Amino acid sequence: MLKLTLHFSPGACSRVPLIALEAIGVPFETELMVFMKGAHKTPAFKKLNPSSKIPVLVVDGVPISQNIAILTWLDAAYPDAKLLPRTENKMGQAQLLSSLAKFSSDLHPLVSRIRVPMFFCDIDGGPERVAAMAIDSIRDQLLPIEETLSQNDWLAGSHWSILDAYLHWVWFRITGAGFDPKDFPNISAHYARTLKNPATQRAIAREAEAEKYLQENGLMPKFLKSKPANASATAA
Ligand SMILES: N[C@@H](CCC(=O)N[C@@H](CS)C(=O)NCC(=O)O)C(=O)O
Repeated sequence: MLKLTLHFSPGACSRVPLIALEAIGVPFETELMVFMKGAHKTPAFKKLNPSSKIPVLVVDGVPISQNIAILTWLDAAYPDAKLLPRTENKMGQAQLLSSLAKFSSDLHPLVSRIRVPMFFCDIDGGPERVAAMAIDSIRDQLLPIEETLSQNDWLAGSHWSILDAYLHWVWFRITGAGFDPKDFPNISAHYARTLKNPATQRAIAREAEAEKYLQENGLMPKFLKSKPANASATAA
């Protein structure tokens, strides 16, 4: 059996592979990344991911970084979990990669600008403007998703897939940062459906435990209007 260790932090985009691992149902370990202690900047972690970002999944000592790589590897290694819809040909695979990349390359950077705009501009009024522009952009990106979910319960059709977990995370993060859900009733309903997914519930429970530990030890980052002088994490 493979030894799997996921480096994660509560609320971060590591929630997506955490849900994937819970959905697969194999034993795995987690390593809580304490951003406030700069754990992601240590030489030991940089050996796993020189970009200093989570998630990292370590498989028998070999690290995989980047959500897309982790999720597609998990899907290939544990096909019975049906994390991703089956694709018959190269074109289908390309479409699937495109869907995953939309989350990690198009949506995630906007999530970060909405949640922690002070990490992207430090002039007076800059963070507010960064967040406002990112909200405009993400609305455009979410409209086709809203349309898709008017036809289907899940992004890939009638079955839950890890794409739904990615959307769950995006929605959780932006609504948590004050994004107005009013124009997106289908995405809101989709989010409510994802909260009933058992793998998602288990992942959230694991995160809650980790968050409790961070709270109790004064290790939860508090994001202010401007970037704290010693802050080095842009965890979105
Ligand atoms: N493209 C990467 C993005 C990873 C990422 O930005 N992770 C955030 C947490 S949501 C992080 O580790 N931030 C720490 C930092 O930037 O210092 C992926 O999809 O895995």
